[in-house]
Amino acid sequence: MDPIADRVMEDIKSLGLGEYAEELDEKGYTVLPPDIACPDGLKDRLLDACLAVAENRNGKRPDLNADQAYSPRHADQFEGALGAASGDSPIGDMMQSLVIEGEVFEEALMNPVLLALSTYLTGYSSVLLTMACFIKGPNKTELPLHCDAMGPSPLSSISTECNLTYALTDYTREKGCLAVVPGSHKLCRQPRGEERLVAKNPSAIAVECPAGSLICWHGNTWHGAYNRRSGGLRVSLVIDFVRKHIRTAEHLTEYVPEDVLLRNSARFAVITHQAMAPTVPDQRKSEQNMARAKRVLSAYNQELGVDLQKFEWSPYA
Ligand SMILES: O=C(O)CCC(=O)C(=O)O
Ligand SMILES: [Fe+2]
Repeated sequence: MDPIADRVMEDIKSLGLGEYAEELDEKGYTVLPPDIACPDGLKDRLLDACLAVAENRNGKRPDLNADQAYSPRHADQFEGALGAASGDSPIGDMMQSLVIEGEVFEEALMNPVLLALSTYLTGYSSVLLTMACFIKGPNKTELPLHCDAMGPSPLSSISTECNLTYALTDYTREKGCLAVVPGSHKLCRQPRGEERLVAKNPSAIAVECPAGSLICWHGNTWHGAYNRRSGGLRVSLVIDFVRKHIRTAEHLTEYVPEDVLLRNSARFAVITHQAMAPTVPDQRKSEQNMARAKRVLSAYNQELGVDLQKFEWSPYA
C-alpha cells in the first residue's frame, strides 16, 4: 500500500490525464494538446515573455519569421557543438533561470497538469533542474539522441529526471521538432554509437504537434531533434525536474525574490530550491539555510496534508 501513489493517481484522474499517464508508462513520452496544456492564452503569453527575455539578454527581439540561423551573442557557445560545422548549431540559443523572469513563468511551472505528470514521474519532492527557453533557427545539424537522466548504466527504471517541454511554435519534422524512440525508457541506458543518430536510428520518430502542446518524457527516454529545414524560428520552454538528491543545473536557493515566494505555494518554494540546505563554510549562513529548509518543508507537508518524510521509500514521495 502506497498512499502517495494513491494521491498522485487522484491528481491524474481528477485532471483527466489517465490516458497520458498510461502512454508515459508504455512509450516513455506523451503530448498534452494545447487546450489541456495552455489554458487562458498561456502559449501566447509565454512566447511573448520568452521573446522579451531574449531581447533583454541579447539586445534584440528575435524575429520569428527570419530566415537565417539564429545566433545571438550567448548562442555562439553552441556553434560547432556536437558535430556541427562551424557556424551551425544543433541547439540555437538556450536561456536559463527563467523562473525569476516574471509571473507567466511561475504559472507555466505550477500548471496543475504539468505538475501532475512530473509528480507521476519524479514524485512530490522533486526540484527544478532548469527552466530553459531554446530558440533555434534553420540549421543543418540534428541534436543527437540521448537521455536526460544522468549517471552510469544501468539507469534506474524509476524516473530520476523528467522533461516537460512547451512547444511555443509548431513542431513538425520540417520545422526541426523533437525526435523520440518510443519505449526506449525501458532500456535504462544511454544510446551508443550510431544509435545516437536521429537520421540513422530506424526507431526514431518525429513528435509533431501544434504550438501550445506540452510534451512530457521519462528521464530515460531517448530523444533528440531534427534539423530545421524550414525558415523562421522554433521556440520551446523546457522544464526539467529531478529528484532532490540530484545536483541541479540552476542554483536558485538565494535567488528567488521574497515577493515571488509570497505569491506562490509551499510547493513552489520546494521546487525552486528553498528546502535545500547545502552546508557552506559560513556557519551563520548554513544555519539560516537549514532554518529556511525546515520551515519550507513543514509548510509543504501542511499544504499536502501528508508528512512526505515518512514515505521516502515511495517512488512518488
Ligand atoms: O531541442 C530539442 O528539441 C531537444 C532538447 C533536449 O534535449 C532537452 O530538452 O532535453
Ligand atoms: Fe535532452
